[in-house]
Amino acid sequence: MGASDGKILEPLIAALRRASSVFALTGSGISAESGVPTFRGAGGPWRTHRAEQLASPEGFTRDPRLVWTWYNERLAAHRRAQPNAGHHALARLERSLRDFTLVTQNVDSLHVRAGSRNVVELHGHLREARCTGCDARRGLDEEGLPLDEIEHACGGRFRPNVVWFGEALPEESWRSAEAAARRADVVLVVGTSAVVYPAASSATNYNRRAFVAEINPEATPISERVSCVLRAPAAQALPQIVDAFA
Ligand code: BV8
Repeated sequence: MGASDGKILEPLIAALRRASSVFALTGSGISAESGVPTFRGAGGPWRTHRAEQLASPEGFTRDPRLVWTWYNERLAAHRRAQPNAGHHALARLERSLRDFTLVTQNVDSLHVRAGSRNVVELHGHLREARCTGCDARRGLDEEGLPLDEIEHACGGRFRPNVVWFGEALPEESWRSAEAAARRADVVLVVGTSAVVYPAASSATNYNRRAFVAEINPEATPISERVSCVLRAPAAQALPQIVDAFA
């Protein structure tokens, strides 16, 4: 989608101009242009069976040091990365709208670092670790958690403050995301393969009247159900959308 394809944007820009409430759902694709590999793309962590084993309560119980080695590597990559034009465009969009909710599946904190304020981190984040025994928290810097500090004095273990498969999403986060999805006049679905639930359901399952735009270079299982598809990278499409809307 090049700048000359302004015509493709017209229905979305018109919908944004009429909207009183906008909802955005992002996945790891929005961070691809910051150099953070997506989960299922080439080089992504989900491509190896390791990832499925590691990002689970069972994997953590089996080998907490291996799980922290993996998360410490990802955390260091997140800290080296910078928010890209796609993250900044959504932060700009939030400032120009009265009611905008950004729901992300990402744990890389790049939306927060780009200045987005109303961010629902559905799958948690890596800014802190929490104890499985007493829920104590400890901040994580780019070094991550030292492998000899996993055990906590209470007898529990520090774990990454993310949501693993088979774990419930934080209730407050899911409630906010669902409410925002229900009241949205426009939904932007950016950089997600839309295969992880319940996050993916927020894009199309809670609102039949919203104008839904998918921004993704590839098709996904929801592509047939959205109002418009922008087959472009987020860092190119989102600034064009926000510039045309502003
Ligand atoms: C729960 C945190 C219940 C950890 C993650 C069968 C059917 C339906 C559901 C299920 C099922 N079996 C099991 C389930 C439930 C399961 C699930 O959905 N499984 C799927 C895989 C089938 N879900 C759960 O377990 C959830 N919990 O259901 O709990 C419950 C209730 C009560 C009590 C107890 C339990 C919890 C899910 C959370 C898992 N945690 N991450 C970590 O990060 O390590 S999920 C992980 O996948 C990430 O969060 C990631 O964000 C998410 C989704 O992936 P994407 O972000 O979409 O990334 P992906 O690589 O897949 O796609 C990238 C996309 O970007 C692509 O489309 C690509 O084309 C595009 N792209 C690439 N470049 C760009 C781009 N787009 C734009 N611009 C670019 N430049």
